[in-house]
Amino acid sequence: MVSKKIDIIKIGGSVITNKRKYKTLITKNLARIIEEIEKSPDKPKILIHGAGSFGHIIAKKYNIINGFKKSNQIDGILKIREDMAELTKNVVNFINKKNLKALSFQTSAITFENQETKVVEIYVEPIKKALEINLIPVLSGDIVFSDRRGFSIISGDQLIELLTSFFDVEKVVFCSDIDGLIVYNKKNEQMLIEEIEYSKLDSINIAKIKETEKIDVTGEMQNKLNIIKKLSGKVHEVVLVNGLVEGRLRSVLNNEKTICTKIINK
Ligand code: IP8
Repeated sequence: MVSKKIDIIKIGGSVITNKRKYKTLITKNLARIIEEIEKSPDKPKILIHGAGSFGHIIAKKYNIINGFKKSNQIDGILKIREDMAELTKNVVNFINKKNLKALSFQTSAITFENQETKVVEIYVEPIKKALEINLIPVLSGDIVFSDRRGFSIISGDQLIELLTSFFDVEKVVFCSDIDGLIVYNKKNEQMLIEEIEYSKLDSINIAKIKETEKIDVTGEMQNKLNIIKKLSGKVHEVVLVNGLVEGRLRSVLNNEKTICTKIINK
């Protein structure tokens, strides 16, 4: 049994890929992010990466998120799986070049959407065992097979919500291309929230998202927040941090002050 507290880190597709160009890895960002993780405390962690241009472009083209409609979508499924495997392999390879050991788990092989009960099921035992032997499990947003609609897409964020039911998670870090939670204040100016309680999340007015995020089939900041609200009571602290700015992720993982948003339970 993994009794220790763990952290879950999500590396957004916008940090490690160019979302506008099909299958474009930003190697220098990936290398730096892994270096920042290496410089963090030696604590069990699960790493989740987003799909970026290795997933969203084809998922949109074949309308995978809405389930099985046409036989040509199968080509989309195969392509996404192949491309996501390539992206995950890159992430794992970069980690394993460091003084760390990572092992990938294919999300679509351990999850299943049960539309009757409206839950996505996940089989976590292999991940628990991997953590016990000090491996860093690496998972990603992916295709998810479904009892009624054939298939859909599961985002890395949804996956995090699932995992938090099975692990004692201290901190979830969402590392994306924005500084944190940006809202409109009373004067209608944009401002970054540094710290907020889960219970206050319903009362904020989120600022208009960046255009690049509209490429995602799995949604925008509002969707992320809807997921974060469900972590209340399960996860002590959620942090939103900009992974494009060197050092911020490392600071968050080392509990040092930096530009980010912390969502906490009081
Ligand atoms: O980038 C989406 O995962 P996300 C997964 O975490 C696919 O939203 C395959 C589009």
